[in-house]
Amino acid sequence: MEESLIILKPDSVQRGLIGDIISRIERRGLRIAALKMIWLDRELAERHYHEHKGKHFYEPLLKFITSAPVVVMLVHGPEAIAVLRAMMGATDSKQAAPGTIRGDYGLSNRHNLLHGSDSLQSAQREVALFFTPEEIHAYQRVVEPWADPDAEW
Ligand code: 3AN
Repeated sequence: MEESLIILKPDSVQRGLIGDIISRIERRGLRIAALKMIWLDRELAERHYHEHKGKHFYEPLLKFITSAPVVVMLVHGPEAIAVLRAMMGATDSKQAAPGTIRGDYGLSNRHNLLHGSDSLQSAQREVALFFTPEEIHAYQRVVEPWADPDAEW
């Protein structure tokens, strides 16, 4: 079981898409282990996007991500990182395949609706940035045995 940190960015909140995106994640069979709405300050945004410091889009990216509340989620599931990246689609929404979240709802490179961890290592770092252990819930959805790729029946 893997975990991924998902952020529904200000454009998802402003455009009224958070319910739809959460629905897609739930319907896929993934488990939401933590969820909250927060308004990122510059310091937290800088820590989250530290790998992009110095790039041409860094300052506009920080301005955008701190411009309105976001929804952060911890999502669990088999190969959750790759599964969620595939559901998200390409970073530049114009290139994102139809059927992906960005490919269905977006056209922008920067306002691209959501963030998802890109590796096990970044997932671990990002989860610690956004959630305390008390905010993370250990439980199983009753659907999991029916959606389990390793089930023998
Ligand atoms: P992803 O969100 O697909 O993991 P990253 O981590 O490469 O993509 O980029 C982080 C964020 O920076 C993107 N979600 C997007 O908002 C912004 N971004 C990335 N590349 C560009 C770009 N060339 N121009 C504008 N914004 C960008």
